[in-house]
Amino acid sequence: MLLLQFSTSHYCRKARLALGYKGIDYQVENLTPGLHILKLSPLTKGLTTVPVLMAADEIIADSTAILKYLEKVVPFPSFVPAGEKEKNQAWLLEDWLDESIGVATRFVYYDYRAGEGKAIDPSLSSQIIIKIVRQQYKITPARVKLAEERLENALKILEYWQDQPYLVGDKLSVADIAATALLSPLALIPSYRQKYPWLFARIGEIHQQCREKLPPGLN
Ligand SMILES: N[C@@H](CCC(=O)N[C@@H](CS)C(=O)NCC(=O)O)C(=O)O
Repeated sequence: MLLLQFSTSHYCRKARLALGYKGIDYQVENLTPGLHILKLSPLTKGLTTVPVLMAADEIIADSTAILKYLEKVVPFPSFVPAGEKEKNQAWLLEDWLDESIGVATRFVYYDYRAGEGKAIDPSLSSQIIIKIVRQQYKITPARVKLAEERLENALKILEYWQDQPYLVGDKLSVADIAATALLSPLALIPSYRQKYPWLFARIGEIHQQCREKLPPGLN
């Protein structure tokens, strides 16, 4: 399998965690932001986001669709709970993390990288990319504040990760994979590290379980 990705994208990290958990051998192709559209559009009938997985029989765009495909073609080890209620809970959390929390993380992360966190990579090329991303996603101070509030609420809901290793049931599920990937950019932000040490402990453990390299800030 070939994963088309941006190396720094948290949605691509989600796909890599899933591939790693299943123990699947795969290659990655790092696309250049901007030029990625030329490669993706013809393959995905108009979708322009990464990750995209090229498998022998299918091309799968969107990280959630990739997780569903992997569960279908490599059922063991499973990352979908067996019971109906837990299965629905896990997919509900996965969808919320994907559609709402991953977006909030992006806002807070790029705002940090353009301000207090500029020293992480003050190079002109990095700052230009950050500026383009902020324009593309319309990252304004008001929207960053809303994103911070959304993350604070989310971390209250995810707090039960403090006392138990998995969000749903007693095995790793798509909810843990989504939360791990989509919150991992916060590892570079000191205020989150100080306030939520349990979050980064879980993020580290799940990376190990999925045989994926730790994200920046935890490595
Ligand atoms: N819901 C999508 C979101 C993917 C996404 O937003 N990917 C970003 C990178 S983090 C992207 O490809 N952006 C480029 C674009 O929008 O053209 C998924 O889960 O795959």
